[in-house]
Amino acid sequence: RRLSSIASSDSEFISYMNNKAKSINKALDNSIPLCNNSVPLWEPVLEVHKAMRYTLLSGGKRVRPMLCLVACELVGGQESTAMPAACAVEMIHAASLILDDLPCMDDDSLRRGIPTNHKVFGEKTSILASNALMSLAVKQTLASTSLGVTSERVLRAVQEMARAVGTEGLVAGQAADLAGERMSFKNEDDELRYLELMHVHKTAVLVEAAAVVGAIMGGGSDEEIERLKSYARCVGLMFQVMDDVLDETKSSEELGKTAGKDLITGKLTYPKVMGVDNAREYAKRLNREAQEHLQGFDSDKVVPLLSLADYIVKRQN
Ligand code: GRG
Repeated sequence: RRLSSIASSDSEFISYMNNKAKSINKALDNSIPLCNNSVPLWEPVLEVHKAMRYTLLSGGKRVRPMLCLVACELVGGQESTAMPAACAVEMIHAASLILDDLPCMDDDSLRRGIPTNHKVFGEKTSILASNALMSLAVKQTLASTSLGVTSERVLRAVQEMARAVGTEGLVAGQAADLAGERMSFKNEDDELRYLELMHVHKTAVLVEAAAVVGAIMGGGSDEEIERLKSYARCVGLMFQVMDDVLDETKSSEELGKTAGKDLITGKLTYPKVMGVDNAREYAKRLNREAQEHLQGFDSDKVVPLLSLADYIVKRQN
């Protein structure tokens, strides 16, 4: 039986995702308080906490923490064991979004339909909030030892997260993105290779870390962790291909033109390099590849991961 034929129905999956998102949002909300035992926080700290909460709780899709929780359950762990690590991955993601939107980076004034962090809190507080989110991510994950996870596994999880942030992950991807805008390529193949490498670092490595960390927390074997990692790499890349496609088609509609915002700004995107139709085909191929990496797991338990990949390829926002 082909794995894809057993993906759960859309509505079943959406309510499954909504339930997961609800528990993730609750845990995230609890992780950054505005007062301590009913005593308000020291004013300067309160402002940073507000800025941290602003981006962390402003309605992201929660794809990374969901992947983390599902990976934990797939290898036989409890959702609650991976919750602090799942929240940590979302904190890293939020920290990177705050930096990405700053005037010295992408200079964006809107994210998720509301003003960006620095537009509300100012650049200085945003930078502090981003750093504080990173440090909270590490602190939270380390505290997983209190949930019965061995210190060896917790350290491994922190190592994965550190790798996903630095020059093997987000930072490398962002640096490549910044440099790419000034770059000229000999041919389309070179351009595509650069684009792929940039997105592997900018997006796929953190998605990969989310799954790996979930499997580590859930007590997965090295082989299970590796299989989930390969699945997540395909999903992460596919996520970015679809992001580019959506960006392209959305901005074309908004502008009433054939070229999207990224085409106009000269930013490197999949639709720009290979065309929208080929980019969609590429995303579908990555989805098939992702599914193949799940062969060998219990067929009932992989359903959420198959559906998550399907959701990403079909998503509209
Ligand atoms: C030191 C944390 C840190 C980062 C430094 C700024 C930077 C390097 C990296 C930025 C990386 C970045 C913004 C990648 C974009 C990845 C991406 C696809 C974002 C959109 O993700 P979604 O669609 O967003 O999951 P939501 O809003 O649903 O959470």
